[in-house]
Amino acid sequence: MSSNKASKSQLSAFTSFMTGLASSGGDIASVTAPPFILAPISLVEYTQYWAQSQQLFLDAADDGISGEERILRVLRWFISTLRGQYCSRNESMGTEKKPLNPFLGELFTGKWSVGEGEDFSVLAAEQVSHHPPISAFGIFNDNKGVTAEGYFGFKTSISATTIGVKQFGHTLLHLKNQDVSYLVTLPALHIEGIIYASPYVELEGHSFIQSSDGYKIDLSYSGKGYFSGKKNTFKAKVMKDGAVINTVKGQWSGKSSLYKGDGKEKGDQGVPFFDSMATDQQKLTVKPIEAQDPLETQRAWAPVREAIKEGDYDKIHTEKSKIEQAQRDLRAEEKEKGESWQRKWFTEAISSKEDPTTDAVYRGLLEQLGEEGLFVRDSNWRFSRDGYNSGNVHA
Ligand code: CLR
Repeated sequence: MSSNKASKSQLSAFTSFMTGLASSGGDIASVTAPPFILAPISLVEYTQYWAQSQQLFLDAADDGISGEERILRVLRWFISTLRGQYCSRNESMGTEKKPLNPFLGELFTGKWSVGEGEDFSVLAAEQVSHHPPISAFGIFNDNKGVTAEGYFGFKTSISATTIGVKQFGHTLLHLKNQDVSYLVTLPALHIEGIIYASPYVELEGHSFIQSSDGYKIDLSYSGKGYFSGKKNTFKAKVMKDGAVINTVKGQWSGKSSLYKGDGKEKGDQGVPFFDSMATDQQKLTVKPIEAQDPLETQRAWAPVREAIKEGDYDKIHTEKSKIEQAQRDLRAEEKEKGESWQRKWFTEAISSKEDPTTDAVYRGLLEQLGEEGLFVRDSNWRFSRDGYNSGNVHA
């Protein structure tokens, strides 16, 4: 099947999947899905979408630019990540699909070459929780002094015509040479196209970016049939000291423009801000599967991924069961020994004010963000550079 039009049998298989989902109370991992809605990609791999445009990821770290210019560059980078995050399965496979549910300790690592030789960025991602699924990641470029670290998890709610998804977690961008940080929160979304069995993601509600040098961005999202009538619409209000200094409007998967102030000034036509289709995306380089660690996602799931590509339902089931059984055995073994699984590249910091392990930067930004940021969970998965260097599977 190459188009995104579903056949009759797919429609009915999809409908019964949705019915199963509804009666499970939205526990997506527990419902068996027909092969054609399975993606041969694990959720831990979705972390790479944060830096597919290396140029925009590193752009805010230039010297000699104002705080105002910098926050706009951070915004451009953030907008540039959305098409990968939310449209790439549709673009490569025709529809949104159900990703592989990563096992605890599943790893994903690789690098992007930026310039010659030592000029590259590294991604280290790990599944830090299985139930609920939480993936954490660190992306760093030592040459430019840029680090992004974060984690994500989600909660779903099901109705007959849509799946609602609320994300928890955040991304923290740190620019070492400028000594500024940006806390980025994650938008809510829902799945459209369910009744045609051709699901796709639409973003909704608000997300925020709070900088340590006093800027704040309030992003709002809407889709087809709302005020603009276009899919993937967003509006970003860039604020300083409570005043809106710039507004960016457009489609995050397409074009957007920058306006002065609140964007309502008469005659302000805006200037082009970002064009997703005209932006280069660099592919992350990962080791060939044979050279990967057994915990690395592409190696661990290789037989399942193959079975999904072949559409072989029995093989998918057999191979998946092997992984699940091995995980159950591991947990049983740990329980017997009174041990618990050691995360390789991340540590959990509980962000209560009394806790000395609290990350001050994260906590400070969260406080500036105020009430709106509170859905960002209390615990915080922090990337441990030392852990990565010593246990580096990406030589
Ligand atoms: C994961 C974190 C990424 C952004 C993102 C994009 C799409 C989301 C995904 C997250 C979580 C899993 C998700 C997916 C869309 C569909 C899929 C909610 C939040 C569910 C599990 C599958 C539903 C099955 C239908 C497609 C039939 O940064």
